[in-house]
Amino acid sequence: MKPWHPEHARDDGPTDNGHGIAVDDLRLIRDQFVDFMLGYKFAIDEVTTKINILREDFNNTHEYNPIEHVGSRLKSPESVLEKVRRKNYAMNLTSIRENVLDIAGVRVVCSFISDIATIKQMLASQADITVLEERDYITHRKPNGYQSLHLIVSIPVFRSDRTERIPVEIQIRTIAMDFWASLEHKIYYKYRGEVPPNLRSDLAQAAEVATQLDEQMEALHRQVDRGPQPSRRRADSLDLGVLYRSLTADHPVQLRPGDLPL
Ligand code: 0O2
Repeated sequence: MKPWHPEHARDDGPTDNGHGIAVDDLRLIRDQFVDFMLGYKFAIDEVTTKINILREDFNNTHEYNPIEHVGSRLKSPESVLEKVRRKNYAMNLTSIRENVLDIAGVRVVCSFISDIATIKQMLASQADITVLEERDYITHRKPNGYQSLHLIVSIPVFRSDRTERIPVEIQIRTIAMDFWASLEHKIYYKYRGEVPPNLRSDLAQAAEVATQLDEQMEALHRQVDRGPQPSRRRADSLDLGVLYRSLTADHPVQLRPGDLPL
């Protein structure tokens, strides 16, 4: 199958759809694009699984969960093509793969500022993850007040007939940063990018308040961490029943009497 490129479109033949592209070529373009986008969906699945594993493992090992919630989005084909046009990138799949690095997006929202570095480190140190780019909008807050750590990583996706390395944008931020960003996003779209000056300055002030809240919460968290620790339940009487039920909670297994001595 030839890779998709507008030059491959023909303007001849009885199947011409009136726009100079044969219907068969349009079908080929559509199928190749769907297959291309599927790779990004799989990449989101892979990264989300990695984060969920980290969350559960960290919680088990440190009795603390740094991840509040995880979200993801696949850019719509329309906004991928709009970005290609706006940025003047070549309109072919190789160019889109190389240039549009936020088709797959995963957002990790955590409790404290220090969790951001922890999560970044846990992801970046995985052997199959390559960090391509880092944008630190926390150290260098955007002029409108936006704060978040953005990592562009690439991960292998094992398809049925090949392995692809797919870029994924991972945004890591605190609850306060996320709250601010989602409100700003709504305001930005409501005013179609032309946010009135009074709202802009209120937003900048709110970002400042969010930073102060994050710093206070971090300080409180440190104090609590330094304080007396609740004694951990001794693991000398391992309750296999509890262990088994917690491991199979998401994947119930039908057991027959006598299968396991629980
Ligand atoms: P959505 O709705 O998430 O799809 P680039 O062209 O890639 O070099 P870009 O895309 O501006 O530059 O990259 P950047 O700055 O890293 O931003 C990528 C994403 O971060 C955006 O994606 C937003 O999700 C988020 N973001 C960046 N700046 C802001 C901001 O000022 N306010 C809010 N609320 N979010 C921001 P999309 O594709 O624009 O949007």
